[in-house]
Amino acid sequence: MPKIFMVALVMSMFTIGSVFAGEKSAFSSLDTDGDGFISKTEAAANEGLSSAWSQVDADMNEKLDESEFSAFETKEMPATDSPAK
Ligand SMILES: [Ca+2]
Repeated sequence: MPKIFMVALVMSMFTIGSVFAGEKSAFSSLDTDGDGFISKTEAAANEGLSSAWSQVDADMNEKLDESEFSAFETKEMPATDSPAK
């Protein structure tokens, strides 16, 4: 296999990896102690998340896992077809 092809393949994999890392950054930037959960204290850094806390913390264990946080993100950042004008 030509070496240049391998280089291109590795570089494209790296780019895809970066895209996924970018999608996770909102969660990991709020998870300041890196324990894999966003605590209420950590959520205080984000006004929208903090004010929606009681809805976002679905199981009311005082911390958010990634699935709870991504549900919040989906709700707070809906698709472009907004009915409001
Ligand atoms: Ca945390």
